[in-house]
Amino acid sequence: MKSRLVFLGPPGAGKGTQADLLCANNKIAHLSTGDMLRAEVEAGSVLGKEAELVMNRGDLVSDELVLSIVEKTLNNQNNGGWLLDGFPRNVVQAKALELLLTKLQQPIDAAILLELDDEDLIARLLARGRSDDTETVIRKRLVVYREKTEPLVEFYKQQGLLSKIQASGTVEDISLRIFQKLGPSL
Ligand code: B4P
Repeated sequence: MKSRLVFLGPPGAGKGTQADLLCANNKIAHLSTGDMLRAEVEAGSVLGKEAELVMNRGDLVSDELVLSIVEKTLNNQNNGGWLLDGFPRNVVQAKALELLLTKLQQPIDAAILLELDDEDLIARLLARGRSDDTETVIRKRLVVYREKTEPLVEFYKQQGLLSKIQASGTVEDISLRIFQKLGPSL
C-alpha cells in the first residue's frame, strides 16, 4: 500500500469515512485537520475558540493555525505511513506541506480526489447534521472549495500524483474503488 496519502474532495464527499476505513485496514495514521480542529473546539482552547467561529460560517481556518497543528503532528509520526484527510485545503498549505515533507524526507505517494455532485454532497451533509451542516453553511463551503481547494487538483496532477475516484454509491463501493487504485502498490 502506498503509505503517504492525501485525500482531496468537496465537503461531504466522504473523505473522513473512507480515510477511517483505509487507515484501520492498513495500519496507517489518519490525520484529519477537521477532527484536530473539532478537538480543539471541544477542549475550549484559545485556538478552538478562534477555529469554531470560522468553521461555523463555512470558511477555512487560517493557514497559520492549521499549519502549526499539522507540523507538530507530522513531526511526531515515526515513519509509519499516514493519510492527510482535508489537508492541504489551498495552494499555500500545499506548498508549506511540500517544504515540510522535503525536510522530513517523506514524499507524498498519492493524492486521491473523491468526486461527487453538489446535490449528493448537500444531501449527505444535511443528513449528518453537524453544527456546520446547515444548507447555507454547506453552500458556502462548496464555494470555498471550488475557489480555494479545487486548484490543488491541477497542482497534484502536474506532479503525477493524482487519482480520481467516483464517490457515489455505498461506502463499500467507494472503498473498493480506492483499493483498486492503490492496490497494485501493495
Ligand atoms: P472536514 O472535517 O474536513 O469535513 P468535510 O469536508 O465536511 O467532510 P468529509 O468529506 O470528510 O465527509 P464525511 O466522510 O464526514 O472540514 C470541516 C471544516 O473544518 C471546514 O469547513 C474548515 O472550516 C475546517 N478545516 C478542515 N481542514 C482545514 C484546513 N486544512 N484548512 C482550513 N480549514 C480547515 O462524510 C459526510 C457525511 O456523508 C457523513 O455523515 C457520512 O456518514 C456520509 N457518507 C459518507 N460516505 C457515504 C456514502 N457512500 N453514502 C452515503 N453517505 C455517506
